[in-house]
Amino acid sequence: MTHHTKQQANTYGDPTLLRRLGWSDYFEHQLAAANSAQGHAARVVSVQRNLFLVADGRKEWLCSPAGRLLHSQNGDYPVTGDWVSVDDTVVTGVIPRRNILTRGEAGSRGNRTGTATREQPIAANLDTVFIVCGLDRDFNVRRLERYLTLVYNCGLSPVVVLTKADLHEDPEPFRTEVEDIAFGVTVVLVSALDGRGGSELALYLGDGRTIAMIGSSGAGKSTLANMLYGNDIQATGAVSSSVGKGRHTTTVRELIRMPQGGMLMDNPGIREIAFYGDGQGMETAFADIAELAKRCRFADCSHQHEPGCAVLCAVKAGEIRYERWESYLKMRREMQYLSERRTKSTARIEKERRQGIARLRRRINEKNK
Ligand SMILES: Nc1nc2c(ncn2[C@@H]2O[C@H](COP(=O)(O)OP(=O)(O)OP(=O)(O)O)[C@@H](O)[C@H]2O)c(=O)[nH]1
Ligand SMILES: [Mg+2]
Ligand SMILES: [Zn+2]
Repeated sequence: MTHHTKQQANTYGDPTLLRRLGWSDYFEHQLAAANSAQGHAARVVSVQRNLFLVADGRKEWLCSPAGRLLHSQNGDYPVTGDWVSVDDTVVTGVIPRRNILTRGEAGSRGNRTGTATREQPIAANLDTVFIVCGLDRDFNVRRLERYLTLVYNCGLSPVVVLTKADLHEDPEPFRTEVEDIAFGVTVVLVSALDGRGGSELALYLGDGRTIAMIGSSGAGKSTLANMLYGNDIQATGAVSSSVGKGRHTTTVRELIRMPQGGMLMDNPGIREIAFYGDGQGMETAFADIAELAKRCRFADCSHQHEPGCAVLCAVKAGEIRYERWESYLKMRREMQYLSERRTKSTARIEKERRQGIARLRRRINEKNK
């Protein structure tokens, strides 16, 4: 009788090397459960059209997808960050994901509510998402609220990274401002000029871990990747002085294997933060409002005009900023649209929306009389 069990457990690859690329017990279990440990386990570090650049800790190589995956309808087409099984240069399957960061596809806004109609995956299997925001003209608390909702919608944990702290003698008030709208979220001030914040952020790296960075173009994502890496591996580009925006220097999503262990994903700048699905992320992103809402007189209170509304009361008292309340209502309308889209035809939603706008107009006209 022969005992292969020990060797068989590892036929998919070298766990120590894979861990440096973010592999963890979770994937080990998924693989064991699927009982399909044929071929190699590798990680998709970048996707170019229908080609995948995969890594196994020893080497990186290009693979194409098995025909089965090309025609798959159930969302198991590999994305950056996926762990896949590879047979030579063919990706034969995707190991079940822990999570996936997705958003509505830019430019696919198929209707006047501005809601995206197609989903765009950013990355799979993340431990942390760095929401990167520059302390220059990029700084915008309302935008940060949208990023937080996006990340929470996907069930992921965010860290807000405020870059270019060197532009201010005292950047602390920015941190406080963000902490006021992002409950329990770590907010880190960083500067590529003096390196501050670097060691704090490096704590999120390490074997078995993966971080993705998202933010506007010019926010300083690639600069931060270089700072954490300790070398200029990513190209960076100056922000236009006239419009204060970046020039979309980074054009590919890419996982970078970090010297601390783990992977850091640099991303192209996001132009518009479109949601795709309502993952209930607002409950977390607007935890203050959600908490107050429990005390509204009506269970179905819309927090817009009802008597006994605890949210409106807090807005009036200045406990919730007016802009935050507005931002909340706007985002909630988007989320309602997204969940309704699943059950109603677009035409019907549009009709109701137009009727709603007409009603609102009449109300405003009456008020202005
Ligand atoms: N003063 C200062 N400038 C910074 C800092 N971080 C980044 N910058 C500058 O901001 C500009 C944009 O930086 P990038 O790292 O290219 O920005 P990005 O987010 O990768 O932009 P895209 O690739 O276009 O999405 C560059 O000119 C950087 O030198 C910082 O900490 N301090
Ligand atoms: Mg970049
Ligand atoms: Zn209310």
